[in-house]
Amino acid sequence: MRKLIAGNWKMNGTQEDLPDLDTLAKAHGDASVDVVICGPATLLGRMTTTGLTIGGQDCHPSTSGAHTGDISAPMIVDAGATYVITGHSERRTDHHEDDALVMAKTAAGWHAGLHVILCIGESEAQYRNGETLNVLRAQMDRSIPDGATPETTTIAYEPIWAIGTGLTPTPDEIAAVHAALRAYLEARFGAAGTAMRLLYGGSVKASNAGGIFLLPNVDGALVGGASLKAADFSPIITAL
Ligand code: G2H
Repeated sequence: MRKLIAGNWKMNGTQEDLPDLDTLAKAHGDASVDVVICGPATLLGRMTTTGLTIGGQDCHPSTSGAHTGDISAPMIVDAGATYVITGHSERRTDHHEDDALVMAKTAAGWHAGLHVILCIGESEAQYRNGETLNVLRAQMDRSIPDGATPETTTIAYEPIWAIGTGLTPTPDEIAAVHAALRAYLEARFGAAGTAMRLLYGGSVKASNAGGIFLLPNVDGALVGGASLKAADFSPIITAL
């Protein structure tokens, strides 16, 4: 699998931002890595006109029905997107999503033909108590459906305490966690686990991306704040 840089715009972005996205597309249309922008639902269709690969940020486990305000995986496909994020810690916190729901959403994404970026991560208290690896293994047990492959699934490790805070784990900490995640994926999925992409996410920016991308078992990044402007995101793509 090619390495992957995914931008997560979160609840940001209006039509005014599309020219800047065009600039990004022109600069990286021939990138040797996969570049994906996960935008707000309101912009997905327009974003696909840039030629970039586009993703949603969440999907409902059902295909349609009486779920006011929700977006289904087939609707994301209908908008022209090919990726979706599931299990982001902001969804888990803001919308009380648990691992079982994340698993159902991931399966729904697969069923619709979307590539799923499934997020896991520990809280600051869990990190300080030395519970990181146990928390992450439990999240993967309960949220990654059986049958995950590199073609359908990317795992993003995002320590919650590093999201939007400017804090990042040390390179040694990231490398140790990613090694443990790889061991888990290989034990559970065999060769598919070896090839499945593992992203790091949490305050990735141009100044720290190069160092993070040198680490073993880091196959790219999920980038929030620094993905909103082409001038900030471009150097991160180039660093991979
Ligand atoms: C983590 C990340 C993107 P940021 O949520 O998913 O956001 O880069 O702003 O920490």
